[in-house]
Amino acid sequence: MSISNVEQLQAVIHQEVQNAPITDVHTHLYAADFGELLLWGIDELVTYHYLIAEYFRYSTMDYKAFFKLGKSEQADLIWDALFIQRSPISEAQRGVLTVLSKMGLDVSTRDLNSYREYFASMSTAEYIDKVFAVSNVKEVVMTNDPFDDAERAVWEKVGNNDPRFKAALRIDPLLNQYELSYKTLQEWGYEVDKDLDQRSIAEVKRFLKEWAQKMDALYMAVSLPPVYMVPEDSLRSRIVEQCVIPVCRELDIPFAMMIGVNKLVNYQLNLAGDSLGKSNIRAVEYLCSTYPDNKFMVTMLARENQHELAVTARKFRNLMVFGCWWFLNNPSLVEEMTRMRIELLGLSVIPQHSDARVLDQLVYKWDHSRGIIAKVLVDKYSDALTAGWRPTEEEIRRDIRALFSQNFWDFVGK
Ligand code: FIX
Ligand code: ZN
Repeated sequence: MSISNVEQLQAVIHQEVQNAPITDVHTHLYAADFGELLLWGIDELVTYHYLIAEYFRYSTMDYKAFFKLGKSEQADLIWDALFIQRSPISEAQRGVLTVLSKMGLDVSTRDLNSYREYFASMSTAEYIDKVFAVSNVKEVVMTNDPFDDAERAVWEKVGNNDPRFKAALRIDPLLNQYELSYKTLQEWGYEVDKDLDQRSIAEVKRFLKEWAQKMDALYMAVSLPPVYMVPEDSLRSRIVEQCVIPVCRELDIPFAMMIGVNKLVNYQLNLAGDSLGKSNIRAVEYLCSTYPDNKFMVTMLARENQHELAVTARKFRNLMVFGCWWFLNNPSLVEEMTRMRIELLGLSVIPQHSDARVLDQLVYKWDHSRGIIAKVLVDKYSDALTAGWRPTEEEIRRDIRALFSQNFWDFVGK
């Protein structure tokens, strides 16, 4: 059926955005086989590192003393400071309320212990099913780090058996701390040395290929500092060009670069202590241009990098821009970035990922993002309608499912 007026358009777009099953291309979630690595439930939600950072906006408590507390004690402190003593209106605070509400709990009671009873009544497997159903997420891509001892043990003994959870090989220690990680590779039987000679290059490639195949990784990923540059006279640059690029090409999987994180500017905050910086788009330009047969997924952390990243994607078809990452995943910036990306890239983008660390966050991160993306799409399709274009419901469904899932699978080539 062709759509001829804005009221129809709004109804169809909001319906299709809500109904679109999502492929969440970057999360820190794990299938149930990974045991304690999968975080879920109200205490994990309330102690999310975004909320810890916001808690310390008010608390003068000693950082070490806080982190020595158990999760529920930390949650009690955060709940009181951010939800009782003050109204929960930041995006991360709002997210907790959205989860509770979508799970059918009475948010107005503010009774943390009653919420705890609800979560305690479910098994991990039951709750995974519930969250995927409520959030309408079809599948998530994990962040899988072989240098994490607990995670490596699962891959070596059990592996991933839940098709809703896909793997991505995360290689930060290799690229950002080779001077340390090469010793670990030696312990695992890879003949590498600190100077990265030709033998080491071959062995690092063997490591990457073996682990990407063991995980059936959809892509290789790394987070990178604002100073990241390729080419440059550095071990990281050499590993990227001489190891990562060739293995990604051989396996025909994308290399995902998440650029702009300044690690631990306040080390006492642990995960909450990372910040950001403006990065150099030249590195992205160089790699996309020099390796046209490789595929690159890129997200950047600084708001100031977003326009140039979108323009760069106009230049290189082997570049897929994805997500409103971390400090950008706030309604005002998601709207700004999505508008700019649709205006520059049309439908050839992956507008969002959740970066969920706690399973429940799929519910709020996607509920919030769906609403914003739908709002932008209504404006953009309305502009076409005004010019006389008459889209059909099926075409709008096709376009929206591309944004939320198919663009990723087409780019990955699976
Ligand atoms: O490097 C990353 O994958 C980042 O997303 C995380 O390190 C960060 O802590 C996060 O979860 C942001 O949302
Ligand atoms: Zn992440």
